[in-house]
Amino acid sequence: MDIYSLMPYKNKVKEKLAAGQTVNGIFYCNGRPAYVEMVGYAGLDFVIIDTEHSSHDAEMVENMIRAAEVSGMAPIVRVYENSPALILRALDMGAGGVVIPQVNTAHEARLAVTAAKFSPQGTRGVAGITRGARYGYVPLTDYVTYSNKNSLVFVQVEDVIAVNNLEEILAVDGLDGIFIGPTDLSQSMGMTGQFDNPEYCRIVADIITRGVKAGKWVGIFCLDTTQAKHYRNLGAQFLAIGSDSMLFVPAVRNLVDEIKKG
Ligand code: 3PY
Ligand code: MG
Repeated sequence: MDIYSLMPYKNKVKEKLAAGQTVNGIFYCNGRPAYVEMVGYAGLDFVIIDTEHSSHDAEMVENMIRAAEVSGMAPIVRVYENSPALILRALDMGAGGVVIPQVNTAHEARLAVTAAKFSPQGTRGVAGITRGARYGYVPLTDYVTYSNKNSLVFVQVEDVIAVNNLEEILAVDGLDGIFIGPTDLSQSMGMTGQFDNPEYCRIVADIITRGVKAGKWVGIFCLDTTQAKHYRNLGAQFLAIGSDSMLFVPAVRNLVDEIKKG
């Protein structure tokens, strides 16, 4: 069986990025697979299923991955720490890529890439029976080649230590890109949540510029579409715009405000 006929969704994001296009996605921290499916039909390119700031168990993550596939989005999983076992599990479930939080050195970035890639690029444990490998419907060697080629590995730059080590992190072979975590970055700069602070803005712009110059894709979490367009203009291509609760909470608050007005 042709592996591409079973997993067409993954290629779109990487292909678009390689063609210099922007891809748009959203974070999912709460909710259920149905809500992932619902946003996918709107035309987003990817969803980041978050296991760092959420209570999703493994089965929920797997079902959210399925829901993303059904609605045409690449399912990306943010693991909760830079752990080979967590990266393996996400990819074995069929994630199209992983985002790894709090990666501060080239050594840590290299560990993440090694965990995400099969031999010869890495040491990911290999099994042909996983959902990622379509339970054995495709030849194992095809899956190994496919996964090594298509799985996306983004490490988060969200600490001043990572900014100081950026040159070395960006030089890590096999790393697809960096993903800026604005909230943690602002905290580590001693200005939590001050996203308009000129020094914060300067650092973010600098990270994006250096990432692009190094030939890596740059992703960033954006609070809204205005921010997303700004970062896109600076060269960021992998834009995670808001989250499930950031869509839901204002809508509910508005509903309550409106009804209370009588
Ligand atoms: C942060 O803002 O710290 C993030 O990790 C967002 O993804
Ligand atoms: Mg963070």
